[in-house]
Amino acid sequence: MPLSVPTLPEGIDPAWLPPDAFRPLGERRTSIRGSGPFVETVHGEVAEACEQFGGEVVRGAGTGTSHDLVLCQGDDDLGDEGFTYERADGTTTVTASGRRGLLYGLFHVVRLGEKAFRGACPREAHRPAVALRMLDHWDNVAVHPVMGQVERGYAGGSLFWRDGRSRGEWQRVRAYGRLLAACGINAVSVNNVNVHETEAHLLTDRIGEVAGIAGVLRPYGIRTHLSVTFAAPVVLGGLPTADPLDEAVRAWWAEAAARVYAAIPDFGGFVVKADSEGQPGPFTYGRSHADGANMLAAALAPHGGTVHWRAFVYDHHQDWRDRTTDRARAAYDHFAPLDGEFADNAVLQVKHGPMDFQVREPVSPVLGAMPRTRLAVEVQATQEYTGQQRHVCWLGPMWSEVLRFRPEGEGGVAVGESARGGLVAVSNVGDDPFWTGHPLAQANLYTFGRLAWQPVADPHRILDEWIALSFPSAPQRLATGLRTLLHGSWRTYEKYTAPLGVGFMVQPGHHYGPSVDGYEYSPWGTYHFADRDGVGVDRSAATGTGYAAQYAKPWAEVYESPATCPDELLLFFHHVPYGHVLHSGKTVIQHIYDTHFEGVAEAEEARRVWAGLAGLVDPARHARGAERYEEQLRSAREWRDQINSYFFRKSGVPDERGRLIH
Ligand code: BDP
Repeated sequence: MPLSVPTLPEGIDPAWLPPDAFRPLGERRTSIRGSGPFVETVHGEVAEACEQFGGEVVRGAGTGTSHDLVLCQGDDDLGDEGFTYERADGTTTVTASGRRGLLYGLFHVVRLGEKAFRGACPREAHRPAVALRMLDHWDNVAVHPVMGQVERGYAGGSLFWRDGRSRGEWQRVRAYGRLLAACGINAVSVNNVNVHETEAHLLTDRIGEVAGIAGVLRPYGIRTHLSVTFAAPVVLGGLPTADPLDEAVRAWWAEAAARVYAAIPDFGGFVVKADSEGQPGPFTYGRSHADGANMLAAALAPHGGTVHWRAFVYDHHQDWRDRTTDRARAAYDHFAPLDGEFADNAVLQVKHGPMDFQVREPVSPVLGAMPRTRLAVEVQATQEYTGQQRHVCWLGPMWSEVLRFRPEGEGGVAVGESARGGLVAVSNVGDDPFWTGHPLAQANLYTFGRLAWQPVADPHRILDEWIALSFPSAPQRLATGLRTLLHGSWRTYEKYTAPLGVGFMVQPGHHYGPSVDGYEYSPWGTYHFADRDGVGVDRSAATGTGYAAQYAKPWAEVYESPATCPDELLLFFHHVPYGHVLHSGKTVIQHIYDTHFEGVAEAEEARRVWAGLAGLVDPARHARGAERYEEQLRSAREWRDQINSYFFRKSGVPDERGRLIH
């Protein structure tokens, strides 16, 4: 039985799978050969397209007629998800080597559109460079008094949970799985890394609810994961301890894992935030994080599961007057010494930067320091610090820079190649009709999936792909407009917010909008140290926190001195006088003034471009974007005015162009 394509509830945006994107496929004759659950999913997709557009699909070779497209299973050596693609003698052939390959091959054909059926194409092999391409949902099952239903969610409520229970809106969840498969994502974690009491029970008595979600995502090749609390043996099991070396604790976890697998045979594994921001962890028992992770790894191993242990561990009760502690150092200090101690099925999940998803950070030194550990890189699709999906900030170029970064310098391996544990993004999706709040924020999710499949891919090509898929009959003017809007939006956002890598300067708590000193005298470890003479954090080895020395030699040297440190990271690594001259030739203070004026001008221009696309974009989508651009501009001006006034008053240095007055 072909599995039917999920029908979207009324008013829900089809994102990058609008029916029209299937027209080239649906108008043709397709033969599907092979068997198994993913073949049924693929068959359902093709059958639906043919029904709409008049083509036909047969199982097996059929008789007589030739086919425009053959989707079959073969025995190439391209792993479970790989496929080959070729076109010869008027037939396009996709051959999957494993079970899931056909799914990705089908969406490859959809992406190519008409091109898939023209001319000839020699055989190409496709396979993901990264095995695990995952989204972590920070969804609470019950509404959290401060964080709401979705922590750091800017797209409405959770797709999975509402008011303490599973929503059971399976059509939408399936449609979500389909979108994810179409951009290459194959794993999802369904609840927040901060595991509160209600959520803790998902592991045990409420595993059935997780199984429900897993069952709906499965046909699209997605494995379900769960965030668990390290204290589960105490909170759920009634044991006196959660010590990872205690036999009773280990037995409890082994049993818990066995029960999870009884309910969800292809369960992916656990995600764990331990000893971080108030979450329990092995430190309580004087054990290391390798002890903690390995205990869970042992419980999961018999079933083929993986533990995703997060490296986001730091002291959030710092004394801000003590400059010798540096939060940027924490992940490396905690984890680098443990390299080689983690079990094979333990993945250490590392935020891409050392702090916390700021608009500009250096690449985390942990990513170059643990060659004997399976590392996953974690990025944030949800735009906590990058405009909360009210601002357009396409993060493709930022992620691509991270993935192309070579911790050992020229000639070394890139982060995207060495991340054996996978790529993970914090999801930006909710029950919003546009999935992501701002309709253009869909581009971040799509780009993440495609970059995870191929980390060295050019993000701008991925952006073009997203545009072509999401707006299949777009006139050139629309495609150009969308490209203009998204292409440089990260730089624009950077220009009007915290300058030169210094970070934060956001409103504490919700993290939206400027608050120049909001975190300056708080215990969170996120300071800019601006005074009348200068600004920035001295993280050099010679006179600062020593963070720069956590990198391998080439980068440690580059970052050590303001003379070689790249401009955009200068204030992350150095405290410099306002008159310090950047490589660009400008002083730091003039750079701050200029970029803030430019950033707002660019936001004004973006609003104008979007307004000009009315009539080319579906009205509801356009209206939503227009409303968001108003807010982006208001907020950008607020940022500009606060940042510029602040530095003008602190430094007393006039703007060369006379735009600032006392
Ligand atoms: C921070 C968020 C917080 C998350 C934390 C994390 O502000 O809500 O719980 O990251 O990654 O960025 O665990």
